Amino acid sequence: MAFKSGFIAIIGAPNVGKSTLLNHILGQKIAITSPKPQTTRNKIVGILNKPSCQLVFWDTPGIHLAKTPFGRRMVEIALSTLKEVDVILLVVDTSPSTGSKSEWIIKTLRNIKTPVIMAINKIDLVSKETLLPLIDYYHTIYDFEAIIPISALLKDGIDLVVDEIIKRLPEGLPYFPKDIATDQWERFLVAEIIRERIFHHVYQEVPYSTAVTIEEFKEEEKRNFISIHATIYVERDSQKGIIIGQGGKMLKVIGEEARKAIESILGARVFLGLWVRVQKDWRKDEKALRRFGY
Ligand SMILES: Nc1nc2c(ncn2[C@@H]2O[C@H](COP(=O)(O)OP(=O)(O)OP(=O)(O)O)[C@@H](O)[C@H]2O)c(=O)[nH]1
Ligand SMILES: [Mg+2]
Repeated sequence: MAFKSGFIAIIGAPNVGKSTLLNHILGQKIAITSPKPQTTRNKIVGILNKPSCQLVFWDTPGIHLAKTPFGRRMVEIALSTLKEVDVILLVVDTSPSTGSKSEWIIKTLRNIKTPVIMAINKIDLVSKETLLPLIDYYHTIYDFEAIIPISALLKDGIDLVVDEIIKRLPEGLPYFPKDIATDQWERFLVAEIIRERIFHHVYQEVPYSTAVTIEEFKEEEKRNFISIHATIYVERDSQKGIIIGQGGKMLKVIGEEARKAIESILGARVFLGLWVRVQKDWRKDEKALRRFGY
């Protein structure tokens, strides 16, 4: 049988579990996740290598009616993938509040010829009685190739999703070397892990006002040791105070959790130095956006 390869965009409303799904499809953490919407800000590449095919996934920022230029930029990133892929995987969850957001996204798919597979995620949270009408309903509003109920968290239904994607992949050679799971720089991954810990520990506007840059990433191969210095940027002095916390407590928690996660992903001992700086209203500053990689 000929080798198959192709690109798959994972799209959907914020917080439906796109990044969790990607990580569990790959069996390793590539994309950060959090209980807060709009965690993902970039197009994240995740590569699944099988003996007879290569699936290149793009995890994308949640599509929403963005009110700010920064939010609109994230939505544009997500929508821009639609025309460049072989298969679209639209993820929705079972909560009524994401239903209407997802319908809005489905409308944007009307003019697209690419096959669309729907995954209804978080089925661990609902009964069959709720789920079945939902599946029927989605079948009536769009011609999905397949609608697959899954629980990304419990790894339920994930193989079915992968099988349905593979069926629709074109024949072709692999796009990436067969031994890598992402093309992300280690530096980017480290910055994302720090951002993830911030999303888990601070509230309201603060996580959204945060960007992370890596100032130093020094490997000492002999000692299997990496020294990392990172800067956490916030938009206001008050936010700096929140990230640092009383007596530095918050920053310590963020730093320790991030260091452990980085050590386990990179398989080395890590020193992680964190610095917090204010870059006033960086989300409205084109130059700062570019510098932070957005
Ligand atoms: N109960 C349940 N929770 C889930 C499931 N999948 C993901 N979650 C949770 O949903 C939240 C959002 O998950 P993410 O993977 O960050 O969602 P996302 O769609 O990537 O979100 P954005 O990047 O913000 O668009 C996290 O708290 C996950 O743990 C699932 O199958 N069941
Ligand atoms: Mg995400």
